Amino acid sequence: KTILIATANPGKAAEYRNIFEEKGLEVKTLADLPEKYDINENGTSFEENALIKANTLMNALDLPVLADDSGLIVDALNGAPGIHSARYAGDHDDAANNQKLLQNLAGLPFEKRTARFHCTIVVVRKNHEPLSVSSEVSGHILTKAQGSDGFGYDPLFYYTPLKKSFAELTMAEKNQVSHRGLAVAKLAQVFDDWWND
Ligand code: ITT
Repeated sequence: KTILIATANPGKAAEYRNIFEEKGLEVKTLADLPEKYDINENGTSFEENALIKANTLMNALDLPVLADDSGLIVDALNGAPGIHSARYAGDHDDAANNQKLLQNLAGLPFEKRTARFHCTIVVVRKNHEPLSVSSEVSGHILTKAQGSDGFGYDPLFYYTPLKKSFAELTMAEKNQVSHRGLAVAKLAQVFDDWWND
């Protein structure tokens, strides 16, 4: 069985592959499709943007589709970058995004650098209500990058219980505790009922 994920982000794709292949499912993403799809992610919430991605692909291919909209919510920045996390510094450039985040938090002490990652997953199929789950994980924003695994803001996201940044965890370790890993665990609890409905 193959699951189609409406993502062009290789970091996300790798994490979903890690999670779903363990369950015996093969993951395909936008990178595996012969055509390019123009997805206009202009929603005002994680859920809206996830639905736009999933529906665009479902309508084009006539298949059930999963989409993930996620981001980093920083308390001292009134929730920024939030739904704009991928393009915080303009283009989708992880290094520039991280640099901008560090600049905007310059001088702020550790205890005021609280943040959380958010992940909303939606699954759609024709003539059914979409299924939607969300999860978050709390942490602190470091003052300089730590670790080289993961993607996006992982080198700046300090996960206090493990005393490591997300970029210092293996993918399996990150999936145990991350916003995405927790959202997939929630999805697993409700998916079968929805699918068989
Ligand atoms: P797709 O829309 O193609 O899935 P995207 O990267 O544009 O890819 P989003 O719009 O959901 O996806 O933006 C998510 C951004 O939030 C992502 O680019 C990272 O900057 C950040 N992000 C989300 N999850 C993350 C994680 O686990 N680790 C680090 N950064 C993460």
